[in-house]
Amino acid sequence: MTSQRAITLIEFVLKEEKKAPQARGKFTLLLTHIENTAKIIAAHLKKAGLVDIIGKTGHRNATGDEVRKLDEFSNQLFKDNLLESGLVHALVSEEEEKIIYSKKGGDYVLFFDPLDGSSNIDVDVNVGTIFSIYKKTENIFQPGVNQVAAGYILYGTSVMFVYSAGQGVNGFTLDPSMGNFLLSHPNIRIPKKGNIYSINEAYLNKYSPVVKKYLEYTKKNNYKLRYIGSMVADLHRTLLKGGIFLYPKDKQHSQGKLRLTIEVNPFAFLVKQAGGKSYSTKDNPNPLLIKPTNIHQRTPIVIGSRQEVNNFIKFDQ
Ligand code: P6P
Repeated sequence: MTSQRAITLIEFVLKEEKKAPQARGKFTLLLTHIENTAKIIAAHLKKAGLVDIIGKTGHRNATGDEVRKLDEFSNQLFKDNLLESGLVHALVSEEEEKIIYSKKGGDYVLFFDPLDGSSNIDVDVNVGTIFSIYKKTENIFQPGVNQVAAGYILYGTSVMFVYSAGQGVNGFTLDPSMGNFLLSHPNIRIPKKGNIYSINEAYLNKYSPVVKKYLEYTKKNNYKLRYIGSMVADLHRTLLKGGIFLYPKDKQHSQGKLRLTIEVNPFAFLVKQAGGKSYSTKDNPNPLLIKPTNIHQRTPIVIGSRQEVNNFIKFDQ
């Protein structure tokens, strides 16, 4: 039996690049920088409990979240690696109040959350990096439909790199012995439906009547609740097993908690590429069409299996 040699992430991206006649290798190089930064973060996370890089820094980020040492470390790593690369015109980080323009210039704009869900690090729960790539244009604010690529790295029992450049979604698992991400989940397709719903039900009393009614429906129809409180982990499970993830608005979060450009758009792009669906509000149903006006603006999100999201939308009429 011939064992098929595993394809590394860079081999895969180069193969994809060959299909794009206008490609000049810059996108491949950008993805490689993201890959290398993720490997360094993964290595530090593995020993997080042993060295003094967990815990709090004592200050808060642009949107009031408590910054943890590993957040800061990961954010700085992305800035160091990408601002000198000559590939990015600007960076937008969840950890930075303002847009960071590169002195070296570049063709792309990168939105990223260096370490999403980092409050879980101290208790060894999966965390992740989220990234979203646009071609540079006059206006830094582009609707999510303009993304040229998006993806995430999940730092869990294994480290996974999942991305799409518009030709489907592919997942790669880090082989620690070789230090390479190897293709392990080719052409990921989200199941059309799934009986797992993922939401923070602690806010039940603050949710709208629509969300409350939907949650009654899930209980009457034998859904299972799975909520890790780390978006990358919850969305990775939803992508592979199907179901629905919801972070709706509530009395405390009038626009929900998750950021449109840094968290929602990358996952809306990925889930669409995998055959799923995302929904924001009745007025702005498709988050990918929302024209951002602020780098940290938030939006409610319902995302996952097409049939499950369409079913939720029926409640929101
Ligand atoms: P809550 C982590 O802080 C995060 O940004 C996402 O990763 C996660 O989905 C969400 O917030 C959890 O928020 O309000 O349920 O604790």
